[in-house]
Amino acid sequence: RHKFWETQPVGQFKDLGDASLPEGPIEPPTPLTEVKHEPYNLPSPYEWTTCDLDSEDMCSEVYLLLTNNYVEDDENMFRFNYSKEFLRWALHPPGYYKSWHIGVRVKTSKKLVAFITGVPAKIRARDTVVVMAEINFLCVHKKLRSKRLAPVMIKEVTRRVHLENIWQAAYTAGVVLPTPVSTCQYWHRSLNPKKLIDVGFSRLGARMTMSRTIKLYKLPDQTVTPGFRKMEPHDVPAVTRLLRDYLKQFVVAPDFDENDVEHWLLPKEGVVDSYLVESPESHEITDFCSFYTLPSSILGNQNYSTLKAAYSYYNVSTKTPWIQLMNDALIVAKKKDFDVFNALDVMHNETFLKELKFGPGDGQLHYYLYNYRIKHVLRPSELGLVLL
Ligand code: MYA
Ligand code: JJ1
Repeated sequence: RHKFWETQPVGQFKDLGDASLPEGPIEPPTPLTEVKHEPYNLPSPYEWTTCDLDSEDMCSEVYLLLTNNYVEDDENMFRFNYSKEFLRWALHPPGYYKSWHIGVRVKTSKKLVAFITGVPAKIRARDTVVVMAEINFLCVHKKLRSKRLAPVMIKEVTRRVHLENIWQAAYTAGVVLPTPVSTCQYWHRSLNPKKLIDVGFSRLGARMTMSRTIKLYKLPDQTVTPGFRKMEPHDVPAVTRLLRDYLKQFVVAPDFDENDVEHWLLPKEGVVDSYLVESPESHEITDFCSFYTLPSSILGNQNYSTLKAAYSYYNVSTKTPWIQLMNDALIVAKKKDFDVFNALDVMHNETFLKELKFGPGDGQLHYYLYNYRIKHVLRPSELGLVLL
């Protein structure tokens, strides 16, 4: 059934019930001298290229490949439209390797036709912190699908990760592969219900009119929590402490240090937004919320071309109730003109989704680890990790 994945060190379907298999690496590291020093062979029309996202031209090529060929919903109505600024941010975290930003070109025309990336991350599984690669942006041009290019690209990124003496990876996908660590549900909170209905992202509910629907999703103009404000550079140490303490409770979660928090969570216009609650009395940082900007192209609509979506990222509540904290996040997202606020049912998100009028989407997101076994399938609420 999975001619490629059956050959890889990942949990296999046949082993799902087997409690005798230990947690941890599935195979040991091989000596670095035994890692292939030459790239894998591509079919002869194609060649490897390393993509330098700092180059405006290369960043545009990657942007256009993804804009036209990346992930769509099951009815092909929407396609993720990551911005160039977002791609630069996602691919340049502390300690990134340029060699892990891999493209495939047509030799004759030099056209970029496929892409895959890795970035390094420290991820904790139960009580073990493991240096891993986070693999993302796997994309093959629509005209070159089903030619088994993806397995070659995955083997090549694996080889380049191994060359840095890293032997594990984390990734997510909308498709079921051997075998998910957890399967999460997407939830959606309408901010601009009229547009969402007009473009087919959502439907008018039974016994609902447009004006009742607009009223249902109305939000205040101003946030309500005293001390709620945008995160600033001087907040990095306090936010790192708050987040590290929060993420401890999950079975799989990133192990963020201050450099990671500065990169991943300091607000970046049009890319990532972060807010916190500073106690007006003690000036303590007690709560935090964040979301990233990922628009989708609307395929074939006369009136609209882009859906502005905010995606829930990392959130922590210690003093402000979850519902109040995340309602303030919705208020600022609405003010910034997002059409919809999306979230997965990871971490404590279930405690606010229904109450804040999120509804389940038609998409799921499966989480995977490469060369690391977790003994049981995790509940989404046991996951403390959000990939972009
Ligand atoms: S998830 C986002 C993936 N991208 C898209 O969905 C964009 C639109 N689709 C495409 O561009 C293509 O359909 C892709 C497949 C490129 C996805 N993850 O070349 P093929 C397996 C892993 O003939 P194509 C993301 O970016 C499939 O089961 N494997 O197929 C995370 C089959 O294998 P098997 C996938 O459709 C990526 C084989 O590929 C995926 O032309 C994590 C068929 O190849 C998928 N999303 O191209 C990658 N989709 O026969 C793994 C299909 O065995 C990283 N396949 O079933 C692993 C860790 C590596 C680092 C390790 C370091 C230590
Ligand atoms: O966005 C998604 N679904 C939307 C649109 C559905 C359009 C028809 N297929 C959806 N809308 C309903 C919203 C409604 C609002 C009011 C309350 C009730 C709900 O369900 C889905 C997620 O649900 N997105 C996708 O399918 C995109 C792909 C998801 C897999 C992502 C793979 C990620 C790659 C990893 O790096």
